[in-house]
Amino acid sequence: MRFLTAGESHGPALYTIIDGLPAGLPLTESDLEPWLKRRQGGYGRGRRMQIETDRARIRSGVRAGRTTGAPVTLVIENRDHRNWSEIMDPAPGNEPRKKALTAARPGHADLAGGQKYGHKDLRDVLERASARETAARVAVGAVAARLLAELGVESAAYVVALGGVRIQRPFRWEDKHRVDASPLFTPDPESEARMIAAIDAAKARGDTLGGVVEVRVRGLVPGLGSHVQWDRKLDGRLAQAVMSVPAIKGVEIGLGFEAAERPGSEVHDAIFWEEGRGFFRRTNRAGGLEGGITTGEELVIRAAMKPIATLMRPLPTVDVVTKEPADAARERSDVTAVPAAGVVVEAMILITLAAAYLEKFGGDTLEEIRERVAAYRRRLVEY
Ligand code: EPS
Repeated sequence: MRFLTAGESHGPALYTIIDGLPAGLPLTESDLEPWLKRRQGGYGRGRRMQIETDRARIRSGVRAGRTTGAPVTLVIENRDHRNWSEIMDPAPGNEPRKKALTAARPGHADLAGGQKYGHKDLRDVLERASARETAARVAVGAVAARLLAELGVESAAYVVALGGVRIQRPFRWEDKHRVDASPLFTPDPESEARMIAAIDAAKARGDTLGGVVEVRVRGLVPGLGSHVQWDRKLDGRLAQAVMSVPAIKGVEIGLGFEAAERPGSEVHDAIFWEEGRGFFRRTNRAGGLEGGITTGEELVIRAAMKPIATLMRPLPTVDVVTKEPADAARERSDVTAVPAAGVVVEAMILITLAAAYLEKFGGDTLEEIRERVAAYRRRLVEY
């Protein structure tokens, strides 16, 4: 299974084509809606989210509510495009364009992308570097979630730190619905109140905030990924997928960096066996992966997001045309998008896991895959 996205932040739409899905997967536009809605949420978002109401339209690969095995095309309209149609017009003319951006924002892709592609209007970088693109990825993630749900796999994403405030109460699966309904998608209402105060204070200062999100996935079979080759190790593939999310600067699996500080006896998970259950661990400090292969325990992945680069009280920079010192460009901005990033990270993890399932179990139809997963699970109990 593979996919690409296309589309600019203020262009007509975002597009994605997902290739390699099995036939027979139940899929409707309403399966995608809650995911897109969740990505738009979270306290601290800016005015753009009041303009957009993301809906993914299915444009190919699905008939009568089921995938056919053909590529699935999804399209998400940018409502804001109507305010930008002249600026984003692909036809020549109207040069220089309005809203040209020449004061590169520190921390954004503006300068590096401008140098690389030779753009002096950094909007040619910004439009594609914008995290708007993640809406398309979340739509793909929703499809992956639909496939994984058929195989008994479930996931949750939540904020564990924001603006330096850490949650004091850990996530429990029973809290999942409450977490999704809470303003910052956290399992700890008390810490959440302090995070909201931090967001309000940052907003008043014209500043932005980062944080840490955690994703858990349960119901996975042991044996996804492989130890035999570097690019088949699932931990490496998951880390790449997570690091590709805009503004993510660090990834941890299980204990993560804390494992480096503990002795081995307090890091590795002892192995047990029971009749009818097979092999299992009572602890999960490995976060569900050993040797680049899933262990069957819960997958636990954290991602660190830096604060958004567009500051309302901008940092000093240089104008790429005049070379004069300048204040960084100031577009409207979110104060924080950590809750939304959790949804995007979850989507990227599920896409990677869906691809790993399809690699291990193959199958042109959902039914074939289901049968193969069930047969493999039976074999594991006898192993
Ligand atoms: C973004 C800047 C803002 C955000 C945008 C990401 O957009 P605008 O420039 O239109 O104000 O709202 O995020 C989204 C549009 C979204 O859907 O998440 C940026 O520069 O990365």
